[in-house]
Amino acid sequence: MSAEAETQSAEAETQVEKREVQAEEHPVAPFIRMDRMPHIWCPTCGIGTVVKCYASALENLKLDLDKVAIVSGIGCTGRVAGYMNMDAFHTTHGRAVPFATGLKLGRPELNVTVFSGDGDLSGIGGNHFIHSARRHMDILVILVNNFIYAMTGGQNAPTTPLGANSSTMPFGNFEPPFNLPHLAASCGASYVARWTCLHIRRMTKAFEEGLERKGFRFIEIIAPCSTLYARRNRLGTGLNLLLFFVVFVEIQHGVDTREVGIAFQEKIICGKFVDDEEQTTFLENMNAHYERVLGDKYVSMPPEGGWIHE
Ligand SMILES: Cc1ncc(C[n+]2csc(CCOP(=O)(O)OP(=O)(O)O)c2C)c(N)n1
Ligand code: SF4
Ligand SMILES: [Mg+2]
Repeated sequence: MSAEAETQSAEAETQVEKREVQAEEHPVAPFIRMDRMPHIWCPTCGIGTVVKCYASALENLKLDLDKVAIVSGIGCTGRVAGYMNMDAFHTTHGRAVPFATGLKLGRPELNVTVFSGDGDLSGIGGNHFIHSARRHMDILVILVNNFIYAMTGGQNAPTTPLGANSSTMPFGNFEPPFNLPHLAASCGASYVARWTCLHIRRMTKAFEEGLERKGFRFIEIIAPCSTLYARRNRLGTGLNLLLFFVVFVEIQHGVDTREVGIAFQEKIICGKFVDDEEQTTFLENMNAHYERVLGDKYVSMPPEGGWIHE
């Protein structure tokens, strides 16, 4: 083993030992900026559950946190980046995907996760979302879908089900919502899954797979917004929504994503819909293309040895 490799392996061991000590305080403590607690989320909000599952996935994979980066936009879900104890970027509304794209292309050795809300990623950021999937950008996108723009007062989102009430559609929504797994799959995502906050183990496993696959990986998590969506639609608390998931979720792996649209208070189809391990990424495609066209004149991205020489 080279001296550099030995140093890296010693550092990784120290990191794991440090995590074990912090985990005695709380299992997710090593992954959270505990000095930022308490968080802003309401009681029975689903976002914390998603964070816990993401932390568990990082723990289970024993990833080197110096090689993981997380990017969020703005919203209740957008707060996630600020709470994670790794290189984390809380960017502007709708711009998490282009920010993550720049990060990934500048530092290809990083495992980059975008973690944001339905409004942020599929509303104002929708154009970036579809083009990132089309280009096979090598990022994991975790979208927390609470069917509403929560942080700003419960306005209609591109995901609000037909008939659901929001502050801008007080007589019920009449705009057909996005079927997000289908949007991602039809644009070229290599991995597409949907789970709810009820599915702790399945969600964690999906995050593990998402972190390990390459290309544009998309995971939608249906999460209760107890304060705005549930209250406005008289659905009870977040706990009542979890009970709803118990009865109304159907797991259908591999189903045609055209079939997984969500109607108000009707069945929610969950599962792993796409898993294409063979798909090549933006950087692989670009390198292969220019090597073919330019031959020896082409210096691949990143150049041999990487961009950063430590
Ligand atoms: C350019 C811009 N437009 C609008 C806003 C206001 N804004 C902040 S968060 C948000 C909605 C976020 O909704 P979502 O992504 O679903 O997150 P949630 O709060 O539901 O988790 C909006 C419209 C903003 N911050 N910046
Ligand atoms: S407003 Fe809704 S999404 Fe935001 S923290 Fe409260 S429950 Fe969660
Ligand atoms: Mg939302």
